[in-house]
Amino acid sequence: MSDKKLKVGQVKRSAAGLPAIVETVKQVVGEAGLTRGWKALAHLNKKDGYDCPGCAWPDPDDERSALGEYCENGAKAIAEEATLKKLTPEFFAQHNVAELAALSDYEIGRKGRVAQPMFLPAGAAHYQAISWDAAFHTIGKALNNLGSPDEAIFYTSGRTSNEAAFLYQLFVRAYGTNNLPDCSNMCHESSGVALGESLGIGKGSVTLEDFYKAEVIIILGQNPGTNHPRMLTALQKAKANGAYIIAVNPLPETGLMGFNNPQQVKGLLGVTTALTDLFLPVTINGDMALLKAIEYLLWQYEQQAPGQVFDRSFIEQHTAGYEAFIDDLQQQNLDQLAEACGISMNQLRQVAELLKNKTRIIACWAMGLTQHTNAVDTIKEIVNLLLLKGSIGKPGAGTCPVRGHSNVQGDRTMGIYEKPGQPFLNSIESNFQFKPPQHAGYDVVEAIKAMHSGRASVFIAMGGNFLSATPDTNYTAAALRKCTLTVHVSTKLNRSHLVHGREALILPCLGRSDKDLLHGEEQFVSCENSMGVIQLSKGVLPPVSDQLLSEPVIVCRLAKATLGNRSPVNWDKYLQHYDHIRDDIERTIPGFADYNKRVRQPGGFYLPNCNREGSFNTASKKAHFNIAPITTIKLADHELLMMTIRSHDQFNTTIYGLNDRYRGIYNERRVILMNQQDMDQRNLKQGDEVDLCNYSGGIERVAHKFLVVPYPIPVRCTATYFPEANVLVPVNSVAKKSNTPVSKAVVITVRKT
Ligand SMILES: Nc1nc2c(c(=O)[nH]1)N[C@H]1C(S)=C(S)[C@@H](COP(=O)(O)OP(=O)(O)OC[C@H]3O[C@@H](n4cnc5c(=O)[nH]c(N)nc54)[C@H](O)[C@@H]3O)O[C@H]1N2
Ligand SMILES: Nc1nc2c(c(=O)[nH]1)N[C@H]1C(S)=C(S)[C@@H](COP(=O)(O)OP(=O)(O)OC[C@H]3O[C@@H](n4cnc5c(=O)[nH]c(N)nc54)[C@H](O)[C@@H]3O)O[C@H]1N2
Ligand SMILES: [Mo]
Repeated sequence: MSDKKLKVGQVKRSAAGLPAIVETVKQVVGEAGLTRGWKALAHLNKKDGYDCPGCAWPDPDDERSALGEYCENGAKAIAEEATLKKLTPEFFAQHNVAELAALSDYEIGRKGRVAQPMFLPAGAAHYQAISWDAAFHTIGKALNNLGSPDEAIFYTSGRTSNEAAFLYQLFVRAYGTNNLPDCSNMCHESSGVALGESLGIGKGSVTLEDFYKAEVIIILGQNPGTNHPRMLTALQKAKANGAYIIAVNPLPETGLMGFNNPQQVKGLLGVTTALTDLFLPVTINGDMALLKAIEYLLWQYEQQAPGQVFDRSFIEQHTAGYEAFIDDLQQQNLDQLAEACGISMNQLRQVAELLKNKTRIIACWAMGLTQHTNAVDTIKEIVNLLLLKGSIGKPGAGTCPVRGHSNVQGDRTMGIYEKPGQPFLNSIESNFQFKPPQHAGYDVVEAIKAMHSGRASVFIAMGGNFLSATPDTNYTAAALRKCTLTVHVSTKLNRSHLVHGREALILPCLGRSDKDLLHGEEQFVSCENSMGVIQLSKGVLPPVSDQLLSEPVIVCRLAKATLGNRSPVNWDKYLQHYDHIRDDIERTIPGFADYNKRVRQPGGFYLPNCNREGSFNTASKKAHFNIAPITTIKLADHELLMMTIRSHDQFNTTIYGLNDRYRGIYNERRVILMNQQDMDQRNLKQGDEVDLCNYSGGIERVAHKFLVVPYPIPVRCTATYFPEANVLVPVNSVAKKSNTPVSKAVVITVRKT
């Protein structure tokens, strides 16, 4: 807990504005100094600059704001990376691992950039400096000593560039495994599965332009004011063009309610655009029932005016399963649906009334939908609604799963996937003359279990913070500790370096904002944003240490050290210039024709997207209606449902500060947001200290010392912050089909201490 006392204020009514600018300047200049900080900000998200290492929201195709094409939280991400503080061997000599592990995530992050490769020998208390050659030799030896390549795990976090990701999967497959779990397994995997099965492509269909043409935008389970702040600018523009915005969320999130655009003078002066027209305070996991209720009401209207409400010709031409879907829908009970989602009949009717005559509808969603047991079915229910309205594959309409990490979508396109498709594997085989392993590898949850049971013993991570990001922290910690070697390619120190295998390595790499020189020539990499645009990203800042290597170079040298003469791939070629990597991506992956040329065009290029072009790449070439029951989570009287969410002062496990400004919570992250009624029942008042417990599978999991905060959240629903509450998320609680940990519906009891 922090030294300062928890302070609880008002929930803010509008996001951004002047406080956001003040915060931006404070963070960047504080960490990087004035000149370096200014340079970093000036090139952020510019067409010739570098891609923000924050979220994956797209940049405008046309003009970019002269005031800066970034947000407060992008600036915080830059401050974090551009910091001049660095961790030298002296630092590690002064602080042993146990001492560092006792710090909070916030304190660990403040320490600075890792400045040279560090090695923790078996049994040692301190990390010590190691040369790059010796580090690669150590890993190569460990990998080559395994009984089977499937005993090694290669994790990826979503910041890794296309170039690094392509080489990484190529190396891992040449080594002999598909064990390529990634952060996507915990993030939008459910979206990928649902969209792939229903629509034939696991990505969203809309572009920014579609936002400006939409009649209705529905935002479910997403907090854009904090996690995708530049989306507010798009919503503001959509609204000016007449769009109606519906927000579906247990919390009245500030950014959804109002927005003072800091890039417009009016916004700076505090003139607020009210964004949401209709706020639906759904109960946790009530979305499926809500969507079905809306569909039911629309179907009633459709019966009164056949062909006026549903897009019959679209349905006939492009979809399969409509009759069966309607049969099932007819059998629903509207009152039960309303009760299951916690939304009044009045509001449900308002939504149906509004949607009835609209045809250009966009649905956006994020973690509030994907991290549930029935996530795949809920997302397919969104698709059902859009299909009824013919709202896919036309301007101003479509699917918009809003991605998290800046290149998480690109990493998947590059083949970071534990279940690669046959066409991809065949393409690797024909382009690189080796047969990649054909059987599926481990995803995140399977990887944790494999390490826990001893089926895997070497863990390598390209970025990320596996320990803190994954569920069931104590179980995962035990899994990592059983490894013979854990390796992290990282920019900053994090908890995964401190909960380690018998031996451990930290390999320090360049970040997005760092200048990347190869043989004296500046290199750039590329990323794919949430809407399938490939853009170049070129760092501008002098690296804090001359010991840092880029991720592509690290992969090449690791591959050489591991595969030696048996390598089917010429890694030295890639070490000459990254253009060679892009040439091989172009040969291997569809959609990248003229990659080197088109990526150099200002603004980059769009990848093909069958839905956007009006077709569906399923086996039947049709879009599929899906039938699934609503499932209600049964709670015993004393139990509550908990969602784990992000504060305004963090990027995933990187904690920028201890405040959650928009929600009015200050100086403390170990808090539980509760409805006043649930507090009264338990005789709790604001600031009381409680332990949170989960007993799934007969195991007691406890998150100690959380402070109670009364909050406008539906009864029986609670919220805590990720990653502090991950200790409560059972490793066996996963979404059907996508195997994503259920981080938004954890059954808990609250115990007063
Ligand atoms: N500044 C900043 N930006 C980020 C990140 C960050 O940590 N900080 N993380 C990045 C990453 S990797 C990702 S994936 C995205 C995450 O972006 P979000 O998905 O917006 O992140 P969460 O905080 O997990 O928010 C989930 C939202 O869903 C709501 N919710 C929870 N359960 C339910 C439910 O059952 N139904 C409905 N309808 N709503 C629900 C919560 O109240 C919350 O508003 O952001 C990315 N951008
Ligand atoms: N309970 C709960 N758990 C969750 C979630 C939740 O909502 N609730 N959300 C899930 C989601 S959506 C996600 S995406 C995952 C996130 O899981 P991860 O992606 O594994 O976690 P991050 O916190 O984003 O990783 C931060 C670390 O990445 C390293 N890093 C930063 N920049 C770079 C770089 O350029 N290169 C390299 N090599 N390393 C870099 C730094 O060392 C930093 O400490 O967490 C998941 N876990
Ligand atoms: Mo994510």
